[in-house]
Amino acid sequence: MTTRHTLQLAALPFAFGFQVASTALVIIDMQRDFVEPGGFGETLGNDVSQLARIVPTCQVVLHAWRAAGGVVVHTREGHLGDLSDCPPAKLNRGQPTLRIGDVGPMGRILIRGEPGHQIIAELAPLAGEIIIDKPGKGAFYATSLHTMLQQAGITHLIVMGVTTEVCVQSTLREANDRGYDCLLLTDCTNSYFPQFKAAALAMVHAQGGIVGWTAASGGLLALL
Ligand code: C5J
Repeated sequence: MTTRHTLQLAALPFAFGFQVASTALVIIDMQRDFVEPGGFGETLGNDVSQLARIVPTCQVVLHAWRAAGGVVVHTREGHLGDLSDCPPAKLNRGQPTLRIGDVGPMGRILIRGEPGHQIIAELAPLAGEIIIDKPGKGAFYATSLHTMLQQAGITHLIVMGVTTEVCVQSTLREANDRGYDCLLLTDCTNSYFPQFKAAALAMVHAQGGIVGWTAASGGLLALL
C-alpha cells in the first residue's frame, strides 16, 4: 500500500475516503491534567478514571498510524505562566477545588511546562511529530495548526482524545469550517459524562455528516 492509495473506511453516516499521505492523526489533550488524578479535570469535580479507559486503544491506533507513515499531531490545552492568555471568564468560572495556575500535585494547574501539562507517557510524542499548545478548547484558536496542516498538504483528519464534547468537538467544528474532512474514532475518545459523549458522537455524523464522520478504530486498523 502506498500512502497515496485511497482507502475507504466504513463509517457513519457513510464511508470515509482518505489517503494516509494527506491525513493527520490528531490526538486532543491526552494530558496528565485531564487523565490523571490531581489535575485540571479532577479539580472540576470529575472522575478522571473514565478517560484513562481509552488509553490502550489510542496507543494501538497511534502505533499503527506511525507504522503507516502518517502525520501525527498532538494538542495540549494550557496557559502561559503569567496567565496572560487565560481570559478571566475561563479563570474565574465555577467553584473548582484549584483554579488554573494554582499549585496542585502535578505542578501548576493547566500551565505550560508543568508536569500536569505533559502528554501521558503511553502517548508521548516522538521527535518530528507536531505539538500544538492551545489556550482554548478548539485546536485552531490562537495556534498555527491550520498553517502547519496546509504546509503538510493535509486535507483529512482522524481525531481521537478528550473530552468528546468539549475540546474534541470544538476542534472538529473548527476543522470542518476550514474545509477538512474529519473522522472521530468512537473508542478513542471519551468524556467524564457518558451521555455527553453519546450526544456529541451523534451530533458529528447527523444530517449527512454535518461536522464529519464517526467509526470505531477496528476498521481503521484493518485498513492500515
Ligand atoms: C476541557 C478538554 N474539558 N480537553 N478540556 O476542559 O476537553
